[in-house]
Amino acid sequence: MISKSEQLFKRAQQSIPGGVNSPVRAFKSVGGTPIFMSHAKGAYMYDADGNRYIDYINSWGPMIMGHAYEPVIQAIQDKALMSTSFGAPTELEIEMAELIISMAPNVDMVRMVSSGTEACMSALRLARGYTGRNKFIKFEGCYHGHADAFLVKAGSGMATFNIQTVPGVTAGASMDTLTAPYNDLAAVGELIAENKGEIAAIIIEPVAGNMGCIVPVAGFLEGLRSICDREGIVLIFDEVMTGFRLAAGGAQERLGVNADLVTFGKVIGGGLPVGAFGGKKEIMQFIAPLGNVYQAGTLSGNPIAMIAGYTLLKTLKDNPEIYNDLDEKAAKIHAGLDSVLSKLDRPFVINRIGSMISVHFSDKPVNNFADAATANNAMFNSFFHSMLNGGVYLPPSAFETWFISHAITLSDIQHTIDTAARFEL
Ligand code: KE4
Repeated sequence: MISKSEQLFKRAQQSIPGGVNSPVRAFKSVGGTPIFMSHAKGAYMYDADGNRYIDYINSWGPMIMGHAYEPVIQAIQDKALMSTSFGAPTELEIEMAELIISMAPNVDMVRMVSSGTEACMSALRLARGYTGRNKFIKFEGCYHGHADAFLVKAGSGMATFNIQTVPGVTAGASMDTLTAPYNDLAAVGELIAENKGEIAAIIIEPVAGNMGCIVPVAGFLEGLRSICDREGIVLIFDEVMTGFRLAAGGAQERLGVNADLVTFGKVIGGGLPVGAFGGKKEIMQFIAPLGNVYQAGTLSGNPIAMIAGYTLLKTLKDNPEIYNDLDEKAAKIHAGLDSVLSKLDRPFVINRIGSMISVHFSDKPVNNFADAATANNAMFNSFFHSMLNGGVYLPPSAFETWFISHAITLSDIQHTIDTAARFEL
């Protein structure tokens, strides 16, 4: 009997490239048919065949309080009755900006956009406009959305599908993109020396989540901070994943390193299309209409996305114990997986910080993209399906981080560990 997901996938491929609206959903690396979801509540997603899954994707981050979080849903319903978009300024956008500024360190001003991609490409343009320089440094395996300049040695779907060069990204668009291995300060120093005075920005995921979860080694971010101070380079923290997840103040708060510009996405929108970039006033004032670095968006700051994001961020700000709870639950998952996977007698490492976690079947530490790429990812793919069959939905790629929601219960965690214990080679 063909499942509903298989029927839907067959049909979807007739009208949508690859049958999905974002490549990482396609199960292309793990194999098999992507699961078509019908609804979700709390820690669980339900597929078109009525199967229930404990969700470790949580919409790739936004569902930090779990799916269909009541206060967000109610706020959206109420706001929708007053129109879904004006294309004119509203008080709610000021309230949202003020809330973000009250939570995120070093953000004096913020501009709303509609995706993480928009946030990162706008921040890069701003850094270039502010410094008058063209080149920038990104790190292998980091993903900053799909703007042309970032599609060089990027993580997430590009790593999953081993896409080295992207047709359509011209040499002109990527000629100023310099790359270094994550956690390699010496390589950054070499790029600085070779491109003295030409580098506008260093952009980094302060905790990488697009090659699995990779934590900065001690001194790495601090080293980038002092290089940027010395060279007049704008340090951009891409906190689309880490923002409002690792702490109310994101990675800047958790890791104690300050950025000059910060980009946001995912949690900031409560599941609706929202991104943002913000930072020091002396830089942000270059953004149009105040300055001439042009950036715009029809639905930027639209009331439905704003009220969803505002309601979720306010919940997180007013209840900081949520972060302790997320960390404690992630620690339980970490310890449980460590215990059961050790019985496999196969090498593996578990990377984790806060509620970001990933499992790599690797015989060495995974501290950069090369380490992640040389792990036994075929084994991860089998592990993925073994967990899926047990009702545990992991990200369908070894190059993604897992996201935990506050809604997950201790019995869900136990079920996850018990399911992992049944994984056989
Ligand atoms: P979006 O344009 O997809 O909203 O954000 C791009 C982006 C920017 N920066 C970081 C650190 C990100 O993780 C992302 C998007 N993350 C992927 C998951 N690895 C989104 C999932 C997808 O592409 O469907």
